[in-house]
Amino acid sequence: MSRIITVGAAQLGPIQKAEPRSSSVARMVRLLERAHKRGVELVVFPELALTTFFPRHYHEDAAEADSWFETAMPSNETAPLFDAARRYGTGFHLGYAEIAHEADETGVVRPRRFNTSILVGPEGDVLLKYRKVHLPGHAEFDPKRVVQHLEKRYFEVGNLGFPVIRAPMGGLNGINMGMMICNDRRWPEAWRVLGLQSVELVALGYNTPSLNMEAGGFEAHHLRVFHSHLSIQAGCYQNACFAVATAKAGIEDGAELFGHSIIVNPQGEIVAMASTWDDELITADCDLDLCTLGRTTIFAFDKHRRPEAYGRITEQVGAVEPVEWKKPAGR
Ligand code: CDT
Repeated sequence: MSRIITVGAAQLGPIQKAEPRSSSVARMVRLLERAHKRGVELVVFPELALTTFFPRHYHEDAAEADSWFETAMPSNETAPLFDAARRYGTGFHLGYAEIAHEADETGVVRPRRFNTSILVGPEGDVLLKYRKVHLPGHAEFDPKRVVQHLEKRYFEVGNLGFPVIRAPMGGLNGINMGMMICNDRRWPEAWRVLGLQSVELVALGYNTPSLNMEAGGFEAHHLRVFHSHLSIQAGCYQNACFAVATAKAGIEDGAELFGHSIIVNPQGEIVAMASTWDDELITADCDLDLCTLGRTTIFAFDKHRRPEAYGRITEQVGAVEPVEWKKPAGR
């Protein structure tokens, strides 16, 4: 019997700086209602879905940014999402900024700030948490940039690795699910760590500006979307999994986010794509048995991987220069 789950990418249009959580949560509850009417069993919301993408705003004291963070999940403000999940029997994925009072690596308990996502089951339980590992951007105000990208200022590097859980979702007893957040999708190492845990479905939220400030302000728009899709499609193909990749889109606080949310199958094909810069639900029926072909043939990891040749992947961070070829003496 085939294992089919109907999934939805619930893209959000812009959330302006002044928009309260009550409003963004109400928009998401409406998307959950629409999803339920279309038979969707799992809805994926974007990265930092409750507020504007606040890392574009500079606060001298990073603690001043605390109003963008959640101290509890669920909270009074986010409870309607969990209530809707229970009412409709629909799971969801949510990205948000988290403050956790936790011990750091020195054993000191202190407030720690992460760019986090959770997977919530159809009965409203938090099934899995992930904290973003690849934090792009910079930590200090950069006067050369028209728009800041201060993720390195506001967040610590995630400390949960890339976990996968076999989760009850939809009518299925278990789906192997993992998460990534935005910039993670560009790193094949992240996909492979999920692939090595037999992931079948990756939930991924993103906020990607249409302009690359690091390219001196210009990189062709179509390449920004192309590279996002290329990364997700390659990740799915090479790890024989589905992905639901959901964007925030449109002009938020004067800065453009490119949207183009997609659902991708294990062949790396896009099976649904958003076409607006607004709140938009795209859906697909995902037959998880389609993961079997890749993982039993060309990407049968147990047969074909050669970790003894991959040492540099974990031993090294930056690239080194290769040995220079020299003509052998006497030739
Ligand atoms: N949110 C996020 O990770 N966005 C990045 C853009 C970084 S530009 C400094 C991305 O990779 O899409």
